[in-house]
Amino acid sequence: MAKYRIAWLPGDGIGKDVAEAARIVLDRLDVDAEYIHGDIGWEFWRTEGEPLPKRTLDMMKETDCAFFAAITSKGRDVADAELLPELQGKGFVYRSPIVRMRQLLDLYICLRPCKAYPGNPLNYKDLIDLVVFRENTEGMYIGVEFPKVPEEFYAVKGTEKLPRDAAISLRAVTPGGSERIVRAAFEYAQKYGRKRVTAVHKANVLRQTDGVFMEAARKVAAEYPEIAFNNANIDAMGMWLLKDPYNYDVIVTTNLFGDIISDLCAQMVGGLGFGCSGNIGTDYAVFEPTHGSAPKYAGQYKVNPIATILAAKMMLDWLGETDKGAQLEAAVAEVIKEGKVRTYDMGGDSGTLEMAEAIAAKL
Ligand code: GGG
Repeated sequence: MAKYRIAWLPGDGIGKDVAEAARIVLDRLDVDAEYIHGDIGWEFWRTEGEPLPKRTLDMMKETDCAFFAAITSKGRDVADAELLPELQGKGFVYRSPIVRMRQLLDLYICLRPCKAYPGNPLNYKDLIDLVVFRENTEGMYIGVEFPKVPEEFYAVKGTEKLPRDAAISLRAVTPGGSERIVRAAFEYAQKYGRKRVTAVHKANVLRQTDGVFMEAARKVAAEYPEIAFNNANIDAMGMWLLKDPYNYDVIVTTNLFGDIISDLCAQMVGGLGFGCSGNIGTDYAVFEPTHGSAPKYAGQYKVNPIATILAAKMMLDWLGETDKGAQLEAAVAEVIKEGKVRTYDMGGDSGTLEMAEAIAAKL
C-alpha cells in the first residue's frame, strides 16, 4: 500500500492540462502515493446540478490530502442557463465548489506564497518574497445572500432607505476565526524567520466585522513580541504594495481582501502562472494553483504549469516530504533561471508539458 493517498481533482478547462504537468514531476520524484481521481467542476454542475458531488467529498475524507487544479465558475445568470434542460427549475443552486470544500473541511488557512525567482522576465522590480495568509472560511464568502431585502431587515436601524430590490450579501467575521488565522500567520513567521506581520482590513468603514478582526489581531500579536506587527487599510495596502513591496513579509487578512491582495502579489512575481496556494486545516489540506480554468486555452497544453508545480511543492512540504519539496523548488528555479524553456506568458513558445518535462529533467 502506498504511503500517501491523495485525492486528485483536475477539475475542468486548463485544470486538466496543468494537473497532468504536476503528475510528471511528482512521478519523477517517485513520491510513494496513490492518486485517486475525484469529479469536480462545471460539467458536474451542468449534468448533475452539483459541481462538487458527494462521492468526491466522501472520497476526500478517506485521503491524506487533496491536489486540485482548476474549475470554471460562473455567475447566477449564466450558471442557471447552462444547466441541462431536464434539471432546470428543480431547485439546483450553483455554489462555488472551492468555497464549499474550504468550509466543509474547515480549511481555514489559505496560504499563498509570492516569491520571485531570478531570471523570470515577468518579475516586478527586484526579487519579492512575501506570504499572504487569507482567512478561508468566513468573511464575505459565507454564502448567506438574499436576492432582495428580507422584510425583517427593515427592523434594523439604518435600513429605512434601503431599496427593496437591493441584493444583500452578508459578511461574518468571528473572534475565533480571526484569532486562528492571525495565529497561523505569526506561527509561520516564527518558524521561517520572517520579521513582520501586517494585518489588512477596512476597520474605519467596516467597523464591526473588521473591528473584530483587528481586536483579535492585536491580541495575538502581543503574544509574539519578537515579530514586528503593523496594519493597513486594504485600499492603501494595494498602493503600498506596488510602491514598496519589500516593506512586507507576512500579510494576514480576511477572505475577500485576501483573495484580491494575493492576486496582486502574484502579479508582482510573474502573474497567475506562478501563484500557488494551500488550503490548510488542522488535519487536512487541499493544494491548488491560484488561477482558474481559462476555458479558452483548455486542452491546448499552452499555459504555464509552474503555479501548479509549486502547489505540488507545498503539498510535499505539508506531507513532511520536505527534501522532495526542496528539490522540486530548486528544479523550478533552475529552469526559470536558464530561460531556455518558457511558456507564452513568459514570452516563449514552450508548452505546458514541455515545461514540466524540463523541470522533471532537473530532478
Ligand atoms: N484553482 C482555483 C480555481 O480554479 N479558481 C477558479 C475560481 O476562482 N473560481 C471561483 C470560485 O468558484 O471560487
